Amino acid sequence: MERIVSLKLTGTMCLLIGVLALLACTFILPVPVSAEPIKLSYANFPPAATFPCVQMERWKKEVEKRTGGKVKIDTYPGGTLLKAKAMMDGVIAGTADIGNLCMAYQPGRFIATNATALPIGFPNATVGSLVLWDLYRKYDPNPFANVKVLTMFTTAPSNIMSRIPIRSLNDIKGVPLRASGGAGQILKAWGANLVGMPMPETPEALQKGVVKGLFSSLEVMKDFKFAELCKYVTVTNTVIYPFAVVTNLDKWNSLPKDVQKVMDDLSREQAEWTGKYMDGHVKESIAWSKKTHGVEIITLPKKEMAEWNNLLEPITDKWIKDAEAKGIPGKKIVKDLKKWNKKYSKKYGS
Ligand code: DTR
Repeated sequence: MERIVSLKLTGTMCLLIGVLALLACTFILPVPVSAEPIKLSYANFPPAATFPCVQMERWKKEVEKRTGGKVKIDTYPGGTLLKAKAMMDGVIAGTADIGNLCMAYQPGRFIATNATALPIGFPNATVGSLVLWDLYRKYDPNPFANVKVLTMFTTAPSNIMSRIPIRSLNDIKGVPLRASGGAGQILKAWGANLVGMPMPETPEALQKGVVKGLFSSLEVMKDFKFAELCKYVTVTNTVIYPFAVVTNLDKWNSLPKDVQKVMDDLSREQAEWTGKYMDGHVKESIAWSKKTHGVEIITLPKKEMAEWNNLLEPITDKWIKDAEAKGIPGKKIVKDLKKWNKKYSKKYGS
């Protein structure tokens, strides 16, 4: 009998201690709350299906995984947070923490890195992206002093997509074609009527007949469905467009060191990943355009192509002169670009 009473007592005491401990935990002791993830916003200007956004989603996934969920990235494709030309200043102002910009849309602002948009003969986006990354790392250009650069990459070489067949310099003369930055200079040299605008405005301009075609890497034939209107591609394989992904400097400085390391370790890898994705996607897009929309791929005869290329020769010399006048080592940059092009083409060219 005595044993039963003492057992009951011990049971009641245990319950009491338990309740008290719970109360203490809830109201008195600081409860270790599982830390909230660091949230970062990432703005992008073109629609979600296009390559700049595909690379953005890949980067987000990798960062979230490699930081073990410590960081959460909210992505904003389609210019919903910042539009193409507002990207750099928007990130500096903190409208978005991270932004992806096409440097070719502001040729006067990003002079050194836009040298990759000279007609140097980069064979594909993989080589272009690795060369651009080396260029950025070596010259650390001034326009990026107010941001932290997370990665850079380029498109594949540009070709003419048009509603009318362009088979000669005669055919291109006076034709309103859309491009931007360095690529615009090239169209002008060939005698086209250059209409400059960022990519997201191009579908409407094509639809309305403001332009008869555009000059860009060919993955857009599929991603923007340009193949529905542009039944002709003239192969020129010229200029590549450079891109940068930047983050607000204060935001960057506020990140824990291990998170910064994850992002730093990813920068060159992301450049190469994007280049490879772009090169593969261009091939898919060409096959799709031919099969689904009967697009004709026009290859210029050798002699004709040589004439087109001759017209581009003064462009690089003029760029060097203008850059040097602004205190940018244009000659050295072009020499490096050619050297790195050779180096990476050995491994990734074709
Ligand atoms: N060629 C450049 C950049 C570019 C190429 N593909 C896309 C897709 C979405 C946005 C920009 C780009 C251009 O023509 O603007």
